[in-house]
Amino acid sequence: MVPMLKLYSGPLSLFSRKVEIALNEKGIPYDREFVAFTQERGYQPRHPAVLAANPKRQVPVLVDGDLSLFDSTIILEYLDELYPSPPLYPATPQERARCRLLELDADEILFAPVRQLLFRTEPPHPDPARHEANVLAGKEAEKLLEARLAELDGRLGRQDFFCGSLSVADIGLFMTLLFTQRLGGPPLAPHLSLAAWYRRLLERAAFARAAAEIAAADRELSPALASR
Ligand SMILES: N[C@@H](CCC(=O)N[C@@H](CS)C(=O)NCC(=O)O)C(=O)O
Repeated sequence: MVPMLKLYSGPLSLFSRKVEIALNEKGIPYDREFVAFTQERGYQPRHPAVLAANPKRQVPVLVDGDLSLFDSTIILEYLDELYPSPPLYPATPQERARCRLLELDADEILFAPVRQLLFRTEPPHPDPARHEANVLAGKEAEKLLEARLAELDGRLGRQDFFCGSLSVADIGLFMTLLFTQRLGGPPLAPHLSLAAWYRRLLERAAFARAAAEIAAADRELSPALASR
């Protein structure tokens, strides 16, 4: 019997949810285990399986028999090679390269200002000066995000997806924009193409499940968000 894929995920882990969306879009069976997470202590204590598999000590980690993988981008590439249908990368090298750049944008460039909003999920910093600095950094991040939303809206234009058909670029951008929304960043609604794309993705079971589970996890784990 082929052993089932095992995914170490986190209830509020953006990057783990990317992997879950890809697995669910492809209909790949997997066994999911959530590592411990609280707003107060983050991922401490680290899960032993994550420590063993990932020198960066982060989720997601995917275990396939004797192969352990970390980093959502590497995992998505592996899953697409293992289960090529439906493909999550375009057909030509040039299109694939553009698509990978958009995924990198979502994970690293667009995510950088989103990271500045993450303090909003945590208990306020006990040092009022540090709290105020976080608030100011959050406001600056929102300005940057507003400009990025306009840019992405223009880039998407009349296309249904960022790279022709559903791809890792849509998955990465969806997750980063979902975080923008849950953290009180600028709304998508004024950006008509982007907002319609986001709504279309939410109609897909894999995306809707990730969004619903994150909302449920926030209700349990992030009371600071509810009181904003
Ligand atoms: N580039 C990595 C980022 C992974 C990452 O940042 N994981 C977060 C959860 S979403 C984590 O485990 N953070 C704990 C830490 O960095 O100590 C990926 O794409 O998987």
